[in-house]
Amino acid sequence: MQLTKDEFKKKLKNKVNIYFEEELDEASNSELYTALSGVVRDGYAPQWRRTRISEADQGQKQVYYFSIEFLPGTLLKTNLLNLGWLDTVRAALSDLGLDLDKIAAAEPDMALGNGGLGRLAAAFMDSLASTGYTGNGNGIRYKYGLFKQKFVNGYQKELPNDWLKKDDHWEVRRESKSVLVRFGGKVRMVDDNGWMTPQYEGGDVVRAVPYDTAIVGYRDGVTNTLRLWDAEIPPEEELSYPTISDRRRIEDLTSILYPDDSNYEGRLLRLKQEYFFVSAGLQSILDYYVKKLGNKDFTKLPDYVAVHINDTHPAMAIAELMRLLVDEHRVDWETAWDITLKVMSYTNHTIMSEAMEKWDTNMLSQLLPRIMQIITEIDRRYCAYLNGQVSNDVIERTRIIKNGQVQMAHLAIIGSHSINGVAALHTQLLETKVLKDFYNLYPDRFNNKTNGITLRRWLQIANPELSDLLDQTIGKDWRKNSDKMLNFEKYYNDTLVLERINQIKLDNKKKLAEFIKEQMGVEVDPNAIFDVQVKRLHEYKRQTLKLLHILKLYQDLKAGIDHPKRVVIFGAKAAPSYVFAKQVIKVINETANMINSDPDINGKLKVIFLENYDVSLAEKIIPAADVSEQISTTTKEASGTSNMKLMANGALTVATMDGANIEIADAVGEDNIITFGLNKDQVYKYYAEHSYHPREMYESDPVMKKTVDALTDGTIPNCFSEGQALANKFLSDNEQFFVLADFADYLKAQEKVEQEWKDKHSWAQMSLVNIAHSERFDVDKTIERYAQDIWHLKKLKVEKVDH
Ligand code: 73E
Repeated sequence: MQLTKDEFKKKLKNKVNIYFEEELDEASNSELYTALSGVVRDGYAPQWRRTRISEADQGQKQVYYFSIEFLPGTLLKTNLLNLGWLDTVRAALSDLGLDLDKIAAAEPDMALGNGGLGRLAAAFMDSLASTGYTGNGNGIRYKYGLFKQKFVNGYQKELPNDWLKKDDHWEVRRESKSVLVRFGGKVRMVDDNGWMTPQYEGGDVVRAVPYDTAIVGYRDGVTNTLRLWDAEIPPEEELSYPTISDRRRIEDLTSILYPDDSNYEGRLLRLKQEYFFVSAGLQSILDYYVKKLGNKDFTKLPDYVAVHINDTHPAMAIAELMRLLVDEHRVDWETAWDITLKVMSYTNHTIMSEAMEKWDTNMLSQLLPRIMQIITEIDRRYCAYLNGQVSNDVIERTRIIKNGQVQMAHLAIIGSHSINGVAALHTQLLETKVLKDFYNLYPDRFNNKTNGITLRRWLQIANPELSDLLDQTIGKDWRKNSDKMLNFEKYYNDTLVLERINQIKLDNKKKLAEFIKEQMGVEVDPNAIFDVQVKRLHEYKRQTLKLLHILKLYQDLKAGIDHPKRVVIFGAKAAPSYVFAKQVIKVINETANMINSDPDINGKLKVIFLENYDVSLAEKIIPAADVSEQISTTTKEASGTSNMKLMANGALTVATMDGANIEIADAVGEDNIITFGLNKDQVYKYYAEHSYHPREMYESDPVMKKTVDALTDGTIPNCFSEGQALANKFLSDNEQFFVLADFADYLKAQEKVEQEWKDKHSWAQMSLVNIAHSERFDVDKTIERYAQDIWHLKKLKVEKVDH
């Protein structure tokens, strides 16, 4: 039964009365948000319970997605949409003179992730529930989410993101499901009736308490669980009056999310975090298997449980499952290894060497002595097994423990039955370059799973006008079955539809322009090209190349050479310790100030760097983009996902042939994307031959010279040293990302953008093709492939519950 407007109004009024002793017209937006989320929780509670009962009754296989990051953003509108309530609630609130968007704005983002990796994990949760599978998330309940970014004098400052300050309205603390996790101390193996059993001495025991959040499936009655663990003092120790510093030491474990994306520092606290959520998650899985499913035969575990390792951060799950099976449940090593291999699967998200996790063996031995013994034994058996079958060189290159370090990717690969990359090119590079030895050893374990995005969020929630246009043209089925979006191509020559596309884009741009005015006090013209680059700030993503393009446009305009009006919009956080990335932010901000206030430019070019890019800001920017900048150095961006979101919203992609851009090009055809830049062979040639000499390019290309010189010749005020740092980097033979090598070709690509912009009709046609073909990147399709090829799941049958 669907909810009616009147029923909803009654429920909301009731909540406001009970929670705040107020009437509806007295309540603030923040109070209304609290009340509304209470109504929504009541709405999904029966089906959440029902899903858990069905899981236990049907005993179907479940996947547990282990990820150190989950980045869901806000949940109110998603939950409303997925319950099938969004339109009713919006209309009912409007009857009451209230605005859903204003109320929803009171919800803080759940920003427990850095970027694409964490967002993908959240998208997978939504999709598993929406496609009818039982999928559980397992991660960390960080007290502080990813830092809030502020610009002070053009510099990035990081402020704490205390997202739990106002309480999270979605989580449920499940104290009865707490488990204990052990760190440090000494371990001795003793013979207990013929079974070598560990005896622990000293060390710390931490209590892991789960907080569960419901993940509501899209109108299918399934509601799964995202379980995040918090660290607390164990109850026994509470009795012995712990000092404040004892308490703090334990609570610090889950206090902060490491703010590095595609980078790794071997910090002890990070290692603790990794083991903490992995051990807690596996203990609760085995508890459920034994108690709820009544099973003691662990050889059947792979029929009920799949554990997925999202990058190497949870790779210790392999050793921890071995420990639990062998030490706690007395399964012999070979059987336990066979079970582990069948249960575990692993996704690699990057080939950048600086992101590869390697833990010092001494550090591991001290923090997790038993785990280190188990990893050593896995490594010993691996080498012994291969000895004589392959060359010693291959064994040395692929073993887990090398030069006093544990290679986490090697552990993940050796202990998993499936290893996947996140886009076709990325998987190909894993197989032929980065993990070539492993691919030769285990070709059957490797497979590709191109990433996907939650079209529900990026179209239905972020772009309701475009969603309505799809309904009016191709019918509503696309909302459940994205294949139908391809039918939108039938309107390729329909002038009315093309005009609607342009009008919707203009409306979205006007809204963003208002927001920019509010936030930054800068006026932008909604009729200009909105040129968008939103992603983490990283050298390989090359916000620097966009900066050089901006400087070139500025010089042209100053010299009287005309260009169509353009607003360049950036959103990007830099890791706090990433000095160069922060210098780039400073230079972009100073460039923006200079250009935005230059009377000669007179608004022909504006540069807007919006603070604090997060999921909520993305929802404002992406529907308003005309151009999507996907300009990473080829081979470096494993997949990218903002490329997919922007395409779905009708932006034209300017792209290197990197990551999923290649698949976007394949989907839309070469007339509907603008590509440029070095190809992968040229990139590898530079590396192999050390033949990159950017200074020669700079000396022989006057346009390039003039543009780069703007960084150092005082053109841009207040950032002399930062500008110098950028220029020095660009001109160095050691510059790994080939910014200048792609500069000339990038300018040509941007000239093409200007040409295309002149014809609004054909621009809308390109937009239409991009929207239609974004169906290929629907995360539900990605999840179906994981479910079939890797996890071997069946769909859950859940009776729909009346609300
Ligand atoms: O290309 C993206 C990819 O789309 C990749 O850089 C990103 O993962 C996305 C989803 O597959 C990624 N993040 C990290 N590694 N790859 C990472 C590494 C360490 C810490 C945090 C994030």
